[in-house]
Amino acid sequence: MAQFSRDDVSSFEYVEAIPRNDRTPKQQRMWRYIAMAVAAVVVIVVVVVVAVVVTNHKKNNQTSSTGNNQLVISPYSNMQAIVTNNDTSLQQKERIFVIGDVHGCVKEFNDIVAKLNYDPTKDQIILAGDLTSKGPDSVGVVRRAKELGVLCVRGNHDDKVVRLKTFEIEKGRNAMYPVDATMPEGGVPDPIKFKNYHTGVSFNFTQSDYDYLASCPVMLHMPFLNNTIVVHGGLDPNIHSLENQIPFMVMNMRDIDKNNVTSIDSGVGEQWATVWNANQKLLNMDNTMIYYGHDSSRGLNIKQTTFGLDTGCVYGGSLTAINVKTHELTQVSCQTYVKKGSSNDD
Ligand SMILES: *[C@@H]1O[C@H](CO)[C@@H](O)[C@H](O)[C@H]1NC(C)=O
Ligand SMILES: *[C@@H]1O[C@H](CO)[C@@H](O)[C@H](O)[C@H]1NC(C)=O
Ligand SMILES: *[C@@H]1O[C@H](CO)[C@@H](O)[C@H](O)[C@H]1NC(C)=O
Ligand SMILES: *[C@@H]1O[C@H](CO)[C@@H](O)[C@H](O)[C@H]1NC(C)=O
Ligand SMILES: [Mn+2]
Repeated sequence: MAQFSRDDVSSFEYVEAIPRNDRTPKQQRMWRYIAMAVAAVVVIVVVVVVAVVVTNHKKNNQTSSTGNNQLVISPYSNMQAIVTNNDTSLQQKERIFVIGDVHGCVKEFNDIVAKLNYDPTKDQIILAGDLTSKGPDSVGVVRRAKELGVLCVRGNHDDKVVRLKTFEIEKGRNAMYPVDATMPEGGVPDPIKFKNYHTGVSFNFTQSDYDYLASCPVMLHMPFLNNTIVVHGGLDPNIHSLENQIPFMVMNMRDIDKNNVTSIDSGVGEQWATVWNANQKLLNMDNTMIYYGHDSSRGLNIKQTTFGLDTGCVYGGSLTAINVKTHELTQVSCQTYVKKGSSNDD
């Protein structure tokens, strides 16, 4: 038997014989403090590492030019990201107009239709998003647009109306409780509560109103017009194809921040359109013209290849139409329906 095996009773006794408390109380306290300090440092390091990873992850989600880390799209969005319209019937239209944010101002929409002498058999209107919300008659604008065969893109407010209506159609109004709960959409960048201004708008929609609004794509691309593109917010100049653009950002962006990240805010860097015009070739489409709305603070904003058309009708500004072949502008003035809040509220 080995001398120091576990069965060696003498060594067992020897171990038992070592006094347990061979440190003074002072030393014990010191060791306890050291242990606590080490634990605290470990916790701080872990928290910092997690925070950095989460921040980077969020940043990557917003800047990804690979399309792999897109922001979450609501399961209720019923969204078409891109529609390419090269239809012969559209190509044959004499005049094609893009109009900025109407926001429920049906009277002014009718005024501009009249001022343009708009003839749906010869002309085409395209609405640059945010047909709905804020103004007096969102449903009225949607019905009139449909009646006139108007094409459209989806604005950030339209998107919320569509998501709420999809939820209502799928689950019923009784499922939209408790009213202060957030609609379960799986971590979208702009969560909405059931009790929300847009819910009132969506409750007024019939199925056919909804079908029309939901059919407005995030990006409308017209190859026959030098690849003209209509969007509500803008396009990320650092993403070199339409397919990889991030729908939430296309509906919401205003600036490119100092880290080259698209932002929904204004005044955190350069306007996306400024960067876009300096980097036109990035999309690899010569002569591309981009028409958009969403930025009433900047107002009418015409640059070499980008046309900002939100002239704040609902805030008592004007409604603007541009003829995409001649770039001729037509405007009507608007009543003041709501006061403008922050510059991020369009
Ligand atoms: C819904 O429709 C009613 C009746 O036309 C109207 O009074 C109300 O303002 C509408 N609600 C919204 C939020 O548009
Ligand atoms: C669009 O139509 C034009 C003229 O009809 C044609 O030359 C062009 O190839 C079409 N482009 C696409 C992408 O279909
Ligand atoms: C930001 O993007 C532009 C192109 O849009 C590029 O020229 C520039 O080098 C980028 N800057 C940084 C800091 O990545
Ligand atoms: C398309 O590009 C050509 C060549 O630059 C230009 O002459 C024409 O006006 C453009 N058309 C539109 C609708 O932008
Ligand atoms: Mn908007």
